[in-house]
Amino acid sequence: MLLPEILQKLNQQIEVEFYSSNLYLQMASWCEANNYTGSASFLSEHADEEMSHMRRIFDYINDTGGQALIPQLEQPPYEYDSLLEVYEAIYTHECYVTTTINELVATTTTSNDYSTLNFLQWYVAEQHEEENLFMGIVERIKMVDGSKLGILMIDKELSASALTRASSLSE
Ligand code: OFO
Repeated sequence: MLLPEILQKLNQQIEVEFYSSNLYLQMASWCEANNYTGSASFLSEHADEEMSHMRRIFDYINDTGGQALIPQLEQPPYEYDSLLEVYEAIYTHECYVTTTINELVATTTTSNDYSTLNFLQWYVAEQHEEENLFMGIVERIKMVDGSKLGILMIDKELSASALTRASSLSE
């Protein structure tokens, strides 16, 4: 049985993960419209990943005697000046998501809810991986210093990475 405070915070996290999915799908749409087709595939696949993160929490709540709630979501931004701006915004967003996971973990600790604490360990590791992933992409884009060819090469690499991540998820 979940404590009311934990249930409320888990439902808030559903909203965060849902929004992340919509944010990345919207960014994928911007990338497609601006001919960054590699990033469009990569971010579309990442939007699916975020939706699976949402579903994990949704199922955990319902399996633990609570009621998962579908949130009302705000519209994500849809205009960007550059591919660098897109990935910088993702990195900033992922750092924010990490703070929400950390707050949840802290609440489970003070509430002695070790089951939810154990459940959240997967998210702690995932956030570490995602911050690292997007920080790396931002750094690589900065390294090419505005070169269109360099940016297109990074975009192409991200397309290959999307295929690898999608196949590892389906295994
Ligand atoms: Fe849900 O993994 Fe990042 O945001």
